[in-house]
Amino acid sequence: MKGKLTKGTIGTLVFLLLISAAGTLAIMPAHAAPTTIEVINPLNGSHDFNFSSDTTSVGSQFVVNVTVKDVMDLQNWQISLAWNDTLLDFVEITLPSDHVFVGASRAMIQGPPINNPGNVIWGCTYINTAPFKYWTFNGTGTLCQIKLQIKQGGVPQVSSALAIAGLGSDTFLIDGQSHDIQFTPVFGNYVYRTPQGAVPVRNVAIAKLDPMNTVVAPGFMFNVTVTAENRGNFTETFNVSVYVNSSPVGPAQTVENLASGQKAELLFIWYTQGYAIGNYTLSAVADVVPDDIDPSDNTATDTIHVIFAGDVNGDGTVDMRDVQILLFAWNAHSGDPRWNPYADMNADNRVDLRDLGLTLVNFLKKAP
Ligand SMILES: [Ca+2]
Ligand SMILES: [Ca+2]
Ligand SMILES: [Ca+2]
Repeated sequence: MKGKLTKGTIGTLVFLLLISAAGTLAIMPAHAAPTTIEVINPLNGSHDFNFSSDTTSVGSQFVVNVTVKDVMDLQNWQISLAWNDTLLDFVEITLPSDHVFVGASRAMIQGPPINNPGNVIWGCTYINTAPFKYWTFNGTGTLCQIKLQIKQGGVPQVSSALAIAGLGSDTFLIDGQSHDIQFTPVFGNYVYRTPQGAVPVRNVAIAKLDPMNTVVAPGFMFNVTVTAENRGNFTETFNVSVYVNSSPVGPAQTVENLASGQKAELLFIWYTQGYAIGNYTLSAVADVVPDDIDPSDNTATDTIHVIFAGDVNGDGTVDMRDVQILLFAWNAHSGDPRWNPYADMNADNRVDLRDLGLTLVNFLKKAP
């Protein structure tokens, strides 16, 4: 009978529905493996980053892969990685050439990384330029690579988790429908060993002696910046002094708990009042620590010329020749092609009205 379903046709339909349901079930994954975000050592595929002071020095760098495993429908990610900032320094974060969105028409970094001591946060999404061609990332792949630098060692070892923040904080995975994808973070383990029997190396040094100028007239505050460095392999506390010939420039300053490989900048101020015209040896001295393997790098020296204010050319008289030389260096500071250290007599790293004023005050006077 037309227009009416017979028992036979109902049976066929039920059968077809069952087949179709079974088919649908068959193509659904039984239960996908749980998604993880893992910190992986690209050199060996493990979660371990093991270094030893006899093969890897403080200051060396290494790469950490942040990898997503068994993800479905990924459209947007952000990760937050944390570490012990007394042991490791951040260098950079990049997308590797085979990152997860490399198959999308366009991957977009969502901004510069947010980098605080011991932590970096970064993310990436993609845009499909063809709106009807839906693309998603499925499976396992690298999100980003982070380069870290070894900052400090220790006996017998130091260690830090390389920790991915969990769901609900600064790490997330978003799917094509803007939903959070559940995931489990898997940390990396960083260890830096100083093998038993390895001799502790002690060596403090003056890395840089940086006076404001090499020339100054009497009566000015003359800034001297000193960079001290710990070139040994354990933390040091030591004094740094600055001298003009044998006279100390202010009290010694103490550098406290300077970690291996680290530098400390100190400012000393020399008041030049009362110093006779002539050449002086400026020196910065780091106290030699016990067993300092290289006492020669504990001292750095420079020569400072104390000149009669206004006598730019040093011929003993302040006259138009000095004004002319000074005007040629007008507004210059160190590094400029026109820079002339003799024109900056108040040692503030600029040739300006202050220096011209000194020349005019002593105009046509002779040096004592
Ligand atoms: Ca030394
Ligand atoms: Ca002169
Ligand atoms: Ca000046």
